[in-house]
Amino acid sequence: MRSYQTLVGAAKTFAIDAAELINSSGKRHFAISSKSSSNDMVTEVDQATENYLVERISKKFPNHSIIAEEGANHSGTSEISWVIDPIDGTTNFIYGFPSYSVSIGVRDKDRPIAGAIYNISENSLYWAGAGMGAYKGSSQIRVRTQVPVANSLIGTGFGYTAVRRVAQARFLTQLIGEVRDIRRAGAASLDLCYVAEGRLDGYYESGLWPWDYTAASVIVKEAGGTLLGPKDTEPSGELTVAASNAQLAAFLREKILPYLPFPE
Ligand code: LIP
Repeated sequence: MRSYQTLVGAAKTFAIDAAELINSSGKRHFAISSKSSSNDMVTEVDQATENYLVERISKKFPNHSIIAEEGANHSGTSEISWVIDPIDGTTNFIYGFPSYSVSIGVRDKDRPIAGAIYNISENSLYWAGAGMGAYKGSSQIRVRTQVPVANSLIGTGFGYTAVRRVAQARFLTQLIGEVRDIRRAGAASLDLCYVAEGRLDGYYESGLWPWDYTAASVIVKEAGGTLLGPKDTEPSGELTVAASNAQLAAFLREKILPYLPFPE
């Protein structure tokens, strides 16, 4: 197994430093604009944080590729790529709702091999490297022990257009009676970390981007969790499922597949 210690260490440092930048920016007025719809917002802090991270990564790893939510797309000569969400949970950041993160993932070819996610509201760092285990700060984390579907606490999220949200809510009415309860915290990277540390039993969402799930996919796997996509074990924009165990993950995927793709 190739050692990814250097990449994990760098991702952790970048996440901690980016969180400090966001915290210092969050106490002043900042410009807000919208992207795919009026509900899909982005702030100048998102952009400034992304620019900061691109500069740091490019300086330390000039041959690596970088893709990020707010548009950065650098092609390198190395097989290593960085996948960044400068603020995951931007709406929560704008409202001051305590669930937003900076998410930094690293892939070797197309395989996620390192992740660092700073939970800014809780001032805590989730991190993992392939074969290294998953941690919150210095404490190792593991998924919750298996519970029956009817006793499972499930996280999810919704898209940005009304037609999509109504369709997703319609599916939710078919699920909510079969599980303990639902949580919608507003940042996929943190929802996935919550599965890894046992705050949730499972999570599903359709409509994510690689920067939402790449870092967290390493953390979930290294914490002993199960990850699924629409056809295999690879999360995708169509469907990302994570759970403490394979049975719950399979239940969530089989339940939602007939409803996909949700309308845009
Ligand atoms: C968010 C995701 C969340 C989803 C939100 C939003 P963003 O990412 O992390 O799971 O439900 O609609 O897409 O846009 O805040 O980086």
